[in-house]
Amino acid sequence: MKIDRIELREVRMQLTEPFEISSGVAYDRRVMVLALTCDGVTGWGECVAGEFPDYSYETIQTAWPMLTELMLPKVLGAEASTAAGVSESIQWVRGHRMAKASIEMAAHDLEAKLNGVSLAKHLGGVREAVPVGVSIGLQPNDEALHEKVAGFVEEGYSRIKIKIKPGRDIEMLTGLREKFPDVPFMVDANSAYTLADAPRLKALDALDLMMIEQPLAHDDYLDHARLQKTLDTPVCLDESIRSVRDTELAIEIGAGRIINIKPGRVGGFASSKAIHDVCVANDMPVWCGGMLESGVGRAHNVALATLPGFSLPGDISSSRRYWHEDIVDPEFVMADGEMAVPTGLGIGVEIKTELLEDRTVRKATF
Ligand code: OSB
Ligand code: MG
Repeated sequence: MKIDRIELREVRMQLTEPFEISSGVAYDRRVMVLALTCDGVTGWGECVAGEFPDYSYETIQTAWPMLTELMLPKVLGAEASTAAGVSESIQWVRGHRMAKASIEMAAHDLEAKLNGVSLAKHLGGVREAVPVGVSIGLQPNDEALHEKVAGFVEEGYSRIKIKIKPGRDIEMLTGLREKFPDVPFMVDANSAYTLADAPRLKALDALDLMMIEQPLAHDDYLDHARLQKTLDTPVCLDESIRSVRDTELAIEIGAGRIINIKPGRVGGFASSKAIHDVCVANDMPVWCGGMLESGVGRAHNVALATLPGFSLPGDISSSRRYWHEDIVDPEFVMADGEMAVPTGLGIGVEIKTELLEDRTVRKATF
């Protein structure tokens, strides 16, 4: 599996609507798409870094030079028989997991294709369809939120995630629960609270939420453990989990009861599987998060979510929930609260190369 050609692109994609979370708002996506080619077969990767360092320190402006100057020159021509071998050449890099993940995940797509199997099968997946939910950004007012929720309930999503922040929480969620008594809701604070807000968060126990995602600091475990002790609602960790070691720490001290695994955030599939395995061994449910990915990253997330421990619906929504037109064919479509897992080779969807070329704003070729 000697990588003989590499193409990294920055692609501008317009979101159908702005996506606001407590730490910032995204109007568009600057998506980085990576193609690793070996003997005419191409594996696709996506770097999930955002435009600004409000979710992670990594942005597409840090990932671009990390990839083009440091990592990709090492990947080109690397003699490796497996994806694990390809990623060995970049393991020396500390941090920069989103940049590294784009290479590792593209290499896994390539390995699956070379072995003649789907990516889901290659990863050890056991599902033909995965349960999926939808994540709703902060809305200007309750009316707009209710309208959004009603639309997604009507479409049939398995659960609905609501972004919260101080001032847009108890009252907003109480009204929402009254209006939709039976909808499976969860909330995501993206680190908007501190332990001083524990009473406010405790009040959410009355609303029958599936979980509260990352209420406290993005790099915290201890305060999450203190908070979880006071709550009946499970705490779910997102930003805090970057590796299997973080996961072991979180489990050991009780920093949460559910883990959101985003393969891009944790450095790729091998790290995601290691986190998944530790969680399964500790009876901790996991689910696959999202980073407003294009169809490439979405395909990776769907494949990962076929592993047995992914028992909760993921943030893996239909392509058209994000884009007027996705860069893959066929696009991803949720039906009856589930996403069908592609059965073709590797990611199982084709890249619309003309559209990709059209939206490309910079490109590096090796
Ligand atoms: O915290 O899960 C998050 C999007 C961008 C950055 C962080 C998050 C999110 C989402 C959207 O919640 C999930 C998706 O639909 O891709
Ligand atoms: Mg989150």
